[in-house]
Amino acid sequence: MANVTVIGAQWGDEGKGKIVDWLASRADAVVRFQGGHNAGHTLVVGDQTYKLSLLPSGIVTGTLSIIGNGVVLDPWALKAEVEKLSGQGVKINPDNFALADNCPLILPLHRDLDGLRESAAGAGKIGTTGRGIGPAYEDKVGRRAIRVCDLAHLDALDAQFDRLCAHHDALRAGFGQKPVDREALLADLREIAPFVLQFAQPVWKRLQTVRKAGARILFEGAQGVLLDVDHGTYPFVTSSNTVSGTAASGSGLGPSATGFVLGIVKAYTTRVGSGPFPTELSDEVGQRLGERGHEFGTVTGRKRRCGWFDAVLTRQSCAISGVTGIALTKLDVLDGFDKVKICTGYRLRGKVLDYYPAHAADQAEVEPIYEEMDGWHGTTAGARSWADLPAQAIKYIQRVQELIETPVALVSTSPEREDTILVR
Ligand code: 2SA
Ligand code: MG
Repeated sequence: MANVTVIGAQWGDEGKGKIVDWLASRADAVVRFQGGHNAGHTLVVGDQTYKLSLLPSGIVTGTLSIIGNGVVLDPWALKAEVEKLSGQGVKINPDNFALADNCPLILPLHRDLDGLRESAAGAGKIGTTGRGIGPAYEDKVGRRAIRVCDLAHLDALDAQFDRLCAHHDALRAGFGQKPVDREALLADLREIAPFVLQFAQPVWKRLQTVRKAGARILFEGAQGVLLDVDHGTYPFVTSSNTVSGTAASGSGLGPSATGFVLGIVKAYTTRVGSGPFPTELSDEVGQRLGERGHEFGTVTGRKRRCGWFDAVLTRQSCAISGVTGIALTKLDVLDGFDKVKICTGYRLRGKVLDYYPAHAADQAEVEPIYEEMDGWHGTTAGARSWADLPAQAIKYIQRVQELIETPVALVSTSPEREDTILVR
């Protein structure tokens, strides 16, 4: 196996966790390169279920797991997740887990601001996970962030800390909130510092070393391309770049290291949070997809919106992210439907479009053009070879592949690691 970069090709929750876990058992290092503890990756191994928000999925298999500089790190969330997994018997130590020393921190003031803004926005809210992700990335780009390496130098942090707090005091005042309690924040940072620092290092260097030694590196994306801050359904996006290219900048390895780009694609579409969703179904079909697919947010427990497969959006995501091949997931959720539909184009004010336009109003207004196919009555759940699939399910996979102009490399037929079909 060469290096692989795994990204979500829709709005997240495509089932990346399982695929990454499956690939992690064949990799020497797993790297997260963007997002934070807003991700929700569910891994089912035997009778154990692991829910990860921040740690790379490789941690469960004991594979070297790395959080790159492109991630925003909540130190308390890290500690809580390490403790939770340790309680499930997962071993986490500086040998198998490394954290980029230049990773910006998510602080309680970021979570406060995320919440204050969302509450004030009413119906116009983004529907964030409330984890402070957006505000933390703002401070990184605004050159005010406190980073992991700063935890070793808290006594010399004055100017940067002042700049950060002054910025937040002004924003908080706008919401009628008290200024940041600087003493309390510094005390909390001092307390958490040793825990975080035991894992901190220049991970670009560690990655360089493992790469030179011939290690196979797996880059684990979070969320999905349609939530990318540049290419997604702006402003209803997350605050990081979720495309495959971020694997390079968010880890400190060059673009040549990203290898095979595996786009994870769910056989239908879901979205959690606000924003446009052309194929959304608010009828009993949408209801059925949600129930059969257990479509609830891993982090927040929010109900996900559901709809038919959108080949236009997925083709666009695969192109933008340079996807080499896809892993098609949750096909079994479509088992038993008499008819299934695929969106193959949009109608916008009398015009037919073969792409998703950038403007928010256009995105909200497009109407999907559907192609209808016969469904299948056998079950695809648990299939481990092509021969186990009903003929009509194979036709569906082939049609998806054709429409998104990207080959299917894997089909995942249940949350279980081994229920995976490798396509040649
Ligand atoms: P944020 O918190 O600033 O990143 O939210 C901005 C938008 O990004 C969406 N977002 C997600 N969408 C799907 N899955 C995500 N992870 C969790 C999961 C989400 C959960 O796997 O289920 O548990 O609710 C994720 N993270 C961010 C978010 O809904 C906003 O639309
Ligand atoms: Mg998820």
